[in-house]
Amino acid sequence: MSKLPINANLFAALRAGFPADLQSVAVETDSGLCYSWQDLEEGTAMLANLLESLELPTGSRIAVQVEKSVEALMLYLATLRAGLVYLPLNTAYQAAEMAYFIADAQPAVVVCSGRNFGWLSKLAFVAGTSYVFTLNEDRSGSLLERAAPLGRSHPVAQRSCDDLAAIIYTSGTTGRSKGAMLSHGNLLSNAQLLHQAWGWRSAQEGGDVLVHALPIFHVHGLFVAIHGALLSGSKMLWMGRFDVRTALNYFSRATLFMGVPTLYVRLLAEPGLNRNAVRSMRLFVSGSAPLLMETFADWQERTGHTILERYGMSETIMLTSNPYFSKEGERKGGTVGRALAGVQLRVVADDGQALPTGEVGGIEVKGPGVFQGYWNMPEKTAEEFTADGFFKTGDVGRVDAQGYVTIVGRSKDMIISGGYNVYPAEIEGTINALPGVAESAVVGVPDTDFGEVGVAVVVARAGAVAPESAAILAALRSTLANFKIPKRCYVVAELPRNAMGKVQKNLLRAQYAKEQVAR
Ligand code: MLC
Ligand code: AMP
Repeated sequence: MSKLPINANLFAALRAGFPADLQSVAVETDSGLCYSWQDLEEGTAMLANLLESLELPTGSRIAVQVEKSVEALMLYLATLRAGLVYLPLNTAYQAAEMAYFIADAQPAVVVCSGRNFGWLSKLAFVAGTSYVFTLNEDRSGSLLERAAPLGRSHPVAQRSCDDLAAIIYTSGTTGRSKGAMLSHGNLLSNAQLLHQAWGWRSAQEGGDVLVHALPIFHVHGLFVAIHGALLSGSKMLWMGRFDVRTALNYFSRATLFMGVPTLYVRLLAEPGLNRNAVRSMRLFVSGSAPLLMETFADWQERTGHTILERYGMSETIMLTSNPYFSKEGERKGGTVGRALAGVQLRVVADDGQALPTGEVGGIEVKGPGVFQGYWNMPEKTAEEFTADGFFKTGDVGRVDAQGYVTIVGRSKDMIISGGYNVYPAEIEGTINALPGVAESAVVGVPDTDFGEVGVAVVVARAGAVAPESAAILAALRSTLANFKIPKRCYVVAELPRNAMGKVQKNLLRAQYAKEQVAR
């Protein structure tokens, strides 16, 4: 008798984590809605039935640009359940950015907000997309209308570890975004590692309650937070968008929170944050951007909790974590902890030679979470891996004698602003195309709220009327996602260059960081 192969579909593992009592609450939202585990089970089945009814070829991409909602979460899970590939897109992306993603990924289905249907459906159909549905925050739209009459059960599609589950676009140093292809095996192995490392508790063990405050179109909010909660059958207190007061209210009946450093900075500014407000919490996790020592220390003083900082990226999911269990060591502020089980991490010199403990160099990694490559970019993929199969993260750091990793910078020219990555090359390209502009440089400077923000320094074309800073920023707003817009713009006579003619961004950074302090 032949045995069926084990189904490596991530959905099967997440579904197995649901508690026995499917009537209990799985998600409670800040708009007053409650969803049971049964609702998640049936809602994902109906949406998977809709996707299946479209008879899409294997490997079809489902591109989704919608506001955060539990239905959007169900759409993600339904895509996995139906064995298709989920492609989430930041709601801040503007038409030109969306046109690129859709032309590049060629999704079979696009799901968007009703207000964007007009322009987005046009560009999707031109790119060959067969179906465009709408899904709004208030649960209206054609997606749910079409799914409503369909069956409330659906078998989990058979998938192997290496089959694609999701594509996450990350900006590129050259300005072209790349789609990181993640398999069911990548996502599940990482979820299981973090489940173990952070001591997620199932309902039988008293259960966890997660405050879910991040967007669900990036690795942090979509994978790290949601997979953790579902695998352990933990309830989520769901925020449509981050709000300090709501988060504080939730903390009094939750156990776990995940945020980018900006969220911690904003919470610390709230006088109500004290030990009593977080009395039921057991863990605060920070990641996606560097957590300042000052924030780490202030949080400890105000709440009595030591933030656990971890490090990862879209191409690898999570790579390192400070320990959760005290028997595994202390949580060291300023470090991102040690490599997770199964992750090999090394620091190398420019020539690729491994460096001894404590020395600073490029971080390279290998492990079960490392992606399958960039969508449709085999050459780019090959460039980012070493001959012995390590992925070059583009982050620069060192490892101490206990294995704790400290990130000291990046070899990639990237700004991390409020947890979002911004690539100066993309912004500079857009500025340089504006009338009257000869050239520009975008640099990151420290910011108390977002950690780092972009500043644009622009040189006018000789003989042209010098463009106004405000007009440059206004022009960018119509083409680029809002978080990419530099917070300030200066029009100058020339950019500082070294003997090789290369723009000295370090000088610009130093100069404009000072100007901010002087403001
Ligand atoms: C909003 N703005 C930003 C910004 N977010 N500017 C720079 N950087 C950001 N991150 C702009 C807005 O467009 C607005 O501009 C102005 O700043 C004020 O907006 P706001 O109302 O204060 O912003 P808010 O809606 O509160 O959003 C801030 C935020 C959000 C921090 C809550 O940015 C956020 O959710 N960040 C989390 C990102 C995240 O999940 N990253 C994980 C990536 S995964 P104007 O001019 O219009 O007024 C990853 C891998 C890993 O990195 O390791 O996890
Ligand atoms: P993304 O491409 O959006 O997944 O962002 C990944 C990048 O975020 C990494 O390459 C790092 O540069 C950065 N990052 C993630 N976590 C941390 C952290 N804890 N400290 C510093 N940088 C981080």
